Amino acid sequence: MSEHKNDKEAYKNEPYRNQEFVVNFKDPFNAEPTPTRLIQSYITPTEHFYVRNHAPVPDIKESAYFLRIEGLIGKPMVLTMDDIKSKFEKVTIAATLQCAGNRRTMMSEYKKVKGVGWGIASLSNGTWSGCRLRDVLEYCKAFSKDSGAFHACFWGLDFGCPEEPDGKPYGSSITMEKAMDPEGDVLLAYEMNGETLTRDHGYPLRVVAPGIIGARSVKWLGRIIISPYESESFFQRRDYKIFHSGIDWNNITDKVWDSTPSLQELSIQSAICSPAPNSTVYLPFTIMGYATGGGGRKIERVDISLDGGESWDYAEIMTEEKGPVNRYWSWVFFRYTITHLNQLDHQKQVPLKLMCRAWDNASNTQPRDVKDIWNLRGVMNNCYHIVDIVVENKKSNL
Ligand SMILES: Nc1nc2c(c(=O)[nH]1)N[C@H]1C(S)=C(S)[C@@H](COP(=O)(O)O)O[C@H]1N2
Ligand SMILES: [Mo]
Repeated sequence: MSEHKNDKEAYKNEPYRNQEFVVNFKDPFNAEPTPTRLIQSYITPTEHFYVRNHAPVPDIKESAYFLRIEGLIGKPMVLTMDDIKSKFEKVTIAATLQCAGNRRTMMSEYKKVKGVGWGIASLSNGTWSGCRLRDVLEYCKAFSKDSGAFHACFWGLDFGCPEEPDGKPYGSSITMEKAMDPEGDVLLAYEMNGETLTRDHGYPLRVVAPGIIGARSVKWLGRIIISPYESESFFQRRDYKIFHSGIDWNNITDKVWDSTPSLQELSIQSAICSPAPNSTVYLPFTIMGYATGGGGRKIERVDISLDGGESWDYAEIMTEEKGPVNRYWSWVFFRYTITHLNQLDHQKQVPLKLMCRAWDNASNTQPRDVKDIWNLRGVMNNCYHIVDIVVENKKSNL
């Protein structure tokens, strides 16, 4: 278990994947759908749902599977899948998962960052069925915060992450506040989009922690430890943190790493999925994309600019998620149609700099420039999304 499994041999039992994926890294598998595919369906079909793995996909038999629950709890337990399905109420939620590395490639274009490159589609929206983490923790008599139970730490069953050389599997943690919040909707999910979880998405059981970065939704869940401390995993302590733009690999210290909080709630995000960058389009055409509020916050508004942010107009939000306040776990899609451009009365072609920015119910919006939020891990890039296009006059003899 302690050797690196990042050789070919370790990846010979990977599941089949659809050929349409944009593959950002092959082994471990990291892939996102094309932007046009992404906005074809409000609920992303499982075969197009982005995949972010850090190690070979484990091959788990449900009959041989069990989940250990230990740490600051009254009744340490080992649960089978049968226990999980029969002892706890089955609930279904819709939730978008987004990797904190979404839009990292663009951040890297400004100034190089380490990490797998991602376009604008390392997020997807799914329905998730399973039991509430909260119900399981209550059943195990998890201690309260007064007794020092501050974090729910999760360990996967995927060994061989190159980042964990001493053979630990992938791991991560969330706060007990989120874990136990009756409105936090953290699930131990065994179904995705109405079917048994697929291997790539964590079969047979995964955490789904909506509103927070995808990294905390641990797949192939093997162990839950209730602890006074955050997960000791590399992915909690030495990744998924955001520093100011002056911190780089030459000046970062252990003190900076240790004193910087690990990312939990997502920030507000939006991107234009169509038209494609550098494409030529004809009138009329429609700008389409997605927006998502972090932490369950509602998207109230999406603004569109055609002139690089000089002037703005309202986009139409097409999908109205009706959640109770601050349980808006799913993205929204937006659109904006352009039927006429004055400049095209006199010119054959007009270049446009399309931009979008979203606003949530706390009036948070996105930062304008990537340079203001650049950080060495390349996480949480949510600056205005820019798409340069050319609009051409079809009928023109100008
Ligand atoms: N066990 C395990 N869980 C994991 C990961 C992993 O590599 N191993 N990747 C995490 C990251 S960084 C993200 S963004 C999400 C991606 O979930 P998905 O592949 O189902 O889209 O899973 C998270 N859970
Ligand atoms: Mo991620």
